[in-house]
Amino acid sequence: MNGDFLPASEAKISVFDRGFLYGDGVFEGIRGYDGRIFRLDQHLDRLWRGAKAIRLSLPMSREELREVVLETVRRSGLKDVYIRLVMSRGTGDLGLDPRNCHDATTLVVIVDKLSLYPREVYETGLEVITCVTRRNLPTALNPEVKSLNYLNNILAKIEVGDANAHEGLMLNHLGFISEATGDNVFICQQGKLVTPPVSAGILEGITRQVVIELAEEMNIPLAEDNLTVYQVYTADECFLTGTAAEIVPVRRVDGREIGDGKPGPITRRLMARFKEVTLAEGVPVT
Ligand code: PXG
Repeated sequence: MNGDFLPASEAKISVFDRGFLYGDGVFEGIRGYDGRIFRLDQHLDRLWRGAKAIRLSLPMSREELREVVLETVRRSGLKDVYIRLVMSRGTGDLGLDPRNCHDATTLVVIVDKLSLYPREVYETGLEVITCVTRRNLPTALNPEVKSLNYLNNILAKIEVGDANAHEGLMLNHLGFISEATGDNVFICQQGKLVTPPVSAGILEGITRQVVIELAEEMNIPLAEDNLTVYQVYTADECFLTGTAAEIVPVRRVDGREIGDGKPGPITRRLMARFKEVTLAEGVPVT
């Protein structure tokens, strides 16, 4: 935290921190597999773009932060990790104006074990609903910025809990599918993958990008196109992608069974290849 390595119980943030007061900052969620950090540079690139978009000055160079991440993982002694990078605009007066910040950007790197969906959902698939809460308007607060303000997604997640489902799909202002509350979405129809484009108002997921690359490598046709709820209901296969979730099949959406209600063949092939790739690539920690 801000240059110090601390046990979790001693890592404390000021009540005047703008991340706490206003959600004024950006973050990243990164995974490490077997002592290697998966797609570290893509995560840092996205963090840098987000920080630039919200005019956050970074406390160190990209190279320095990369080394801080690796050192934090090294000190944790963990081989399979979830890394949460959090940057806020620092502490200031109780006013919106960021010029009243006393301190530089707050930087926290949390290294922890993973908390995943129960193992069985990778075999049985997720129960998904469509949420009433619409995704943030990209012309207002663009979901491409992984900002500390996740209220939009949390409101959708509350709906998911009320419905006793696992996940929720969020629609954009036009009524097209954008993404799940913390994952991107893909469908497969007649052997072809479709995922919403960035212009639908989504976070451009790193895992989404990996799946796009794998589809190309495996000669599975793929398009980035607007998706209607009808297309999802009638898809042969559907899955979600995210750093924490990896590739997770969907078995039902709003009571409509997807395909025969079991993970489809293309989903399974991608899951298998994804597992290989996560173990083969990555920036070594040592
Ligand atoms: N969309 C949104 C809105 C996200 O927050 C993804 C897609 C997937 O992106 P990556 O780059 O991880 O493939 C995310 C992921 C959670 C959780 O608890 C998920 C995310 C952030 C914080 C928590 O599921 N981000």
